Amino acid sequence: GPSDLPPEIWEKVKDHPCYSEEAHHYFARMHVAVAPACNIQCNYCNRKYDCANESRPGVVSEKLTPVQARRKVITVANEVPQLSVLGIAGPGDACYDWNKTRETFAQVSQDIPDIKLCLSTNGLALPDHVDEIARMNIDHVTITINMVDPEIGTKIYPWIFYRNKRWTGLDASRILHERQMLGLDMLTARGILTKINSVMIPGINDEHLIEVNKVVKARGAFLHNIMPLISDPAHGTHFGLTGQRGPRAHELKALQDQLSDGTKLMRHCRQCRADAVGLLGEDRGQEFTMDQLADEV
Ligand code: CLF
Ligand code: SF4
Repeated sequence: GPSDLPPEIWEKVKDHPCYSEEAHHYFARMHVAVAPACNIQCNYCNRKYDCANESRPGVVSEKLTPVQARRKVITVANEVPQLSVLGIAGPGDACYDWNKTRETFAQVSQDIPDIKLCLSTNGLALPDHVDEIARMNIDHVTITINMVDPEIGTKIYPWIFYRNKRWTGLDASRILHERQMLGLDMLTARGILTKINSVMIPGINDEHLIEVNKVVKARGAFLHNIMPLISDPAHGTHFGLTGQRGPRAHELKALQDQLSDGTKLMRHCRQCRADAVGLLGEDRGQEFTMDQLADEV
């Protein structure tokens, strides 16, 4: 509640459904899928879900141009009174596809100046855009950080694309790690609230997430969200094909309990789709596809 947070922080979290457990009963978020391209490869990716970065069966998100996204947000804002946050969370990376992310936020802010802007990224391109993120009043940034040890990273990331070059192996994970840490530090220095999402992958980074938690807290992360790997062979992710399993519910809970001491943990994440609309756990995205939107908006 407000009592244990400084007023300027409370102002930012009180109506954000992901950053405040209480707010998620009353406030809704929507995602617009304007950022299809990505600059890294995660072994669990199938480009349907974000900012959970995981994979479950489902229909492909409808990709929108910034102009279409603006129309959609205006329609949803008129029909979903609880809407407080617009997030860009894929289906690729919101910072790699920066021109589309920036254009979308700029368009929407003109019409709905008080909507909160939120984005989710793997962090690789993040440092290049932090100044603009601050200037545009994007107050909430999620970085998916699955390791702080590049050796472990090699089991999660087969490659990254950085500075016009493809990197693999330890080099790839080392660069990704350094960029994630730099981006987090830069956001912290500017007072932008950060949430770290970590995908729990049994046998690969499950025990290591205790170390990840320590490191991101020390660097000023506001929230840490541990999410279970959902690995489904039907969707052709690398982990799905190799039979990598996700954590059991009790394993996830045990890790969360271990981390909850002195740490703000998010426990109400619903692993949203990249085009989710509504309260968390509710997905009204199918009510607001482009062909259903009024032409005059
Ligand atoms: Fe979207 Fe993510 Fe912003 Fe929320 S979702 S970009 S912080 S507005 Fe929320 Fe959904 Fe979990 Fe993400 S419940 S997957 S944490
Ligand atoms: Fe997929 Fe996201 Fe990983 Fe890119 S960062 S490969 S979109 S899960």
